[in-house]
Order: sequence, then C-alpha cells, then structure tokens
Amino acid sequence: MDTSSPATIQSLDEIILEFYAAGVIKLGQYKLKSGVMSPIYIDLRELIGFPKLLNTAAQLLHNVIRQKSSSISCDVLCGAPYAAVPVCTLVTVAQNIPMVMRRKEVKEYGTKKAVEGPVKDGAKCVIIDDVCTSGLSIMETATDLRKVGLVVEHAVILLDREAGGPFNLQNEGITLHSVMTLSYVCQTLVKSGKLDPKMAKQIEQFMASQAPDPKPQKVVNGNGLSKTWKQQSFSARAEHTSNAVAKHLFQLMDRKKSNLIVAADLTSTEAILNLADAIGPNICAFKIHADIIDGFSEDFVSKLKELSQTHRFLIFEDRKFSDIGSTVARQYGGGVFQIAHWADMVTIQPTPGPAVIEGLKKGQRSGHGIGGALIAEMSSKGALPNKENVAATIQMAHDHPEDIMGYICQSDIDDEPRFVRMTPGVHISEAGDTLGQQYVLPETVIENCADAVIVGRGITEAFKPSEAARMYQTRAFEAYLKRTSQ
Ligand code: 5BU
Repeated sequence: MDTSSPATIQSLDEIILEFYAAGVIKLGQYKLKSGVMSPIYIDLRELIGFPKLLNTAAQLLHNVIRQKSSSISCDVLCGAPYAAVPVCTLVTVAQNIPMVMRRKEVKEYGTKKAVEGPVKDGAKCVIIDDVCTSGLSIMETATDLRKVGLVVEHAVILLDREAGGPFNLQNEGITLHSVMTLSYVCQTLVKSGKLDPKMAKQIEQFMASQAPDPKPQKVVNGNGLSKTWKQQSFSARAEHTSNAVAKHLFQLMDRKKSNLIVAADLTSTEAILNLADAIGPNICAFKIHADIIDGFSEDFVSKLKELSQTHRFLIFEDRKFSDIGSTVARQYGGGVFQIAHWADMVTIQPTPGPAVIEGLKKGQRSGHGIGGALIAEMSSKGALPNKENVAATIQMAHDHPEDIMGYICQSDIDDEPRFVRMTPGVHISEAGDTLGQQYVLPETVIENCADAVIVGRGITEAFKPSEAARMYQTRAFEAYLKRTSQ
C-alpha cells in the first residue's frame, strides 16, 4: 500500500471518505463471489456515476505504476472485466499506454476473440482491477491474456481485502500492488466517526477468519525463558520464518484451525476433485502423487487450483525429488506433470545433497520459492535414517531457509521454530498396513514432533470421508492447542 508521505496519507483518507459518501464503500451484509457474507462491501462499479471520483481512482492507480516503473514494465494494460474497464481506460490515457479488453463471454460469431485490442506476442501486460479478495478473478483474466501470448507479471488494484490474494497471485507469477488495504479503509472510517468501533471489530474478526493476519507474539514463558518451538503458536512462528510458503502455512493453520494435510492417494481425477471439495474446509494442504492419477491433465490442475482458492488450502505434490540438479530441474519445471506450475509444496529427498535444491530452484516457475519439504525420516518399517543423515538434512534446511519450508519427520529432530514439521503414518487405528506403513495416533505425533499430520487412508477409506476429516482436524488441532498451552 502506498502511504509513503504524509500528504499521500492525508489525501488517501479524504478520498476514502469521498468513496464512502458516494456509496462506493458500503457497510451492511453482502455476499461475496466466494459465497461468504461480508460486513463491508466495496463496489467500484458505482464510480462510473461520479466522474471526478472515477478520475481520482485512475490517478491513484496511475501513481502506483509510475512510482514502481523500475519494477513494473508495461507495454499494454488490461482492465479486468467489467468493473475495472472504465477506470483502466482513464489510466490508458494518462499513461499513454495502449489497452486490451478481455471478454468474459466469447462471441459465437465474428472473430470469436477472448481478448480484443493490440495483442503482441511477448508484450508485458499489467492487469488493472478494483478489488482483490483471493485473487481468483485476476487469475482468470491473466489466464486468458497468457493464452494469447501476453506476459502477465503484475496487477495493480485499488483495494486489497487481505484475504490471501497477494500470496495466491505470487504463486502464479503475478505481483500484486494495491493502493489501499481493507484495514486501512476501516481505520479511516473509524477515525472520522463513520464507522462504529464495535462494527470495526466485527469487520476485523471477519477478516481474521478469512485471511492470514500475522500478529507478532512474544515468545517467552511467564518466567521469562524462551519458549521451545513446540510451545510457540503457529502465528508466532510465522513471524520467525522468511520462507513465504512456511509463513503462509503457519498463518493458514492458525486461521483455519486446521493442521490436517490429507494424502489424496486416489487414482481418478473426479474422485480427487470431489474429495478436495468435500474436505477442503477442514484441511490446510492437499497432498497428491501426480504420477498415480489416471488422466492427469491441465484441466484437472486448473480445477484443483480453483478449489484450493475457494477452500484456502495449499497443493502439495509428494514427488520425493531425488536426483542430480539438472534432472530435477526438468522433472520439476517441465515434463508431463509441469509440477512447478501448480504445486505450492513438494517433498525432497536429501540424499543427493544441496544440488537437489539448486536444481529445483532452476526449474522454479512460481514467485514464492519451491516450498520444499525435506524428508528427514520416513514412516515405513525399516526406513534407513541414521544420525549423520538426519544431521546433514537439518544442515541443508538451515542453509536454504528461503527454499525449505519444513521437514517430513517422525521424531523431534530440530530446535529451530521457523520450519513446519509434517508427519505421515497417522491413523486412529495403529495397526499399520501389509506393505510396511506404520501408524501412530494424531495426538501422539503432535505431542512428539509434528505441527501437521498427514492422513491418507484414515480419511479416503472412511465410510464418510468428510466426517473423518472433521474428526482428524479436531483431534490434531486440539493436540496442538494442548501442546502450546504447556
Ligand atoms: P496413508 O494412507 O495415511 O498411509 O498415506 C500416507 C501418505 O503419506 C502416502 O501418500 C505416502 O506416500 C506418504 N508418505 C508416507 O506415508 N510416509 C513417508 O515417510 C512419506 C510419505 Br515421506
């Protein structure tokens, strides 16, 4: 958000109040695109009734592009349909940069183009939009623009609703720049007496339930001693990590009250998507093995990504990368599965040494790093860790904090709070299977070593998977709350 000078803050406050007076910012109960009810609604379509305000909005957007001209290169603009088209037209004129238009409905006749205007292959296109919630609408526009050969790396918006949009878009290679945030709008309305502080609290709670909101916490006990990683809350640990994926996952687990990762080891795309939709609200991440899925396709990936944004979970590919750098760069960034394009997190075997991480970085396609989960200890009977290997794995993680988001482990291997510990081999029946899998109860692994439990057949083979997911979610999260209260 651009609040760099007092003059800017002053004028931004005044503009917010003008938007409010014009009914562009509304308070009440409104249904968002996601279906969620929101106590505040920003409808920039109203701006076309107020030419002066429309022009002000265009200037604010124009200022962001101008001030960030060293990082935002722009050959052409596109206003996301349809609310942002009028304001984008004004920015086009102010910047003297051409504009393209995306059609939401492609015509059945004529040119049948989804994108109209001066489309040049490889030209850099900046998306202009009014509001961003999860980033889904901007992504839809970017997908169409990319299909016709435009390069989309930046989006400039008026208001960030702080519901994970910047992270989700970064994941797609798009950096989001916003003029203002929803919290800033609320603060301004409270300061000016337009918004009752009680209502502001309600909005704040609503936002907290929707989005990651890192609130720094002191990490000391009552006696002043430092808390161990196990005693610290996920939100406090989010503050200790510079890894974008770990930070997001810690915040997500905290907000969603879920430290459950499901292992969706199903082979039909339809069954996987149905499962993701049914248990999406109960999980923080959805783990798959792309290579066991029949009919794996781009369409499947885009549906899974859509579900991940609707239900707010990360997509985790359990690829267990384990080769020399140049091979994993190709396995990750290309090939049949194009993993780097859609996976937020991937598992990595440490055996090749740091070269495996360098290779993954080379194959990287998203803006937030590889989200690597280093496998320190496996759950299967007779797995071969030894003390030196585990120590070397921890060293690799410590040497690559930007790329390694956490560990797959079965015991308490490290004191460092910044990494997310994830443990597979979890089931409410500890019987194990006939092929070497060993199971432990969710409470036991959370108490011993895990932040998140990875549960596969305990959910997928349950009579009612959604009820089983709820049960694992509750048991694992309560165990985490108990651990942090000690
Ligand atoms: P289960 O159905 O809960 O046993 O599934 C466990 C999942 O976790 C499955 O996808 C395994 O491939 C994955 N897994 C594991 O079980 N143990 C390990 O050490 C690692 C991954 Br690494």
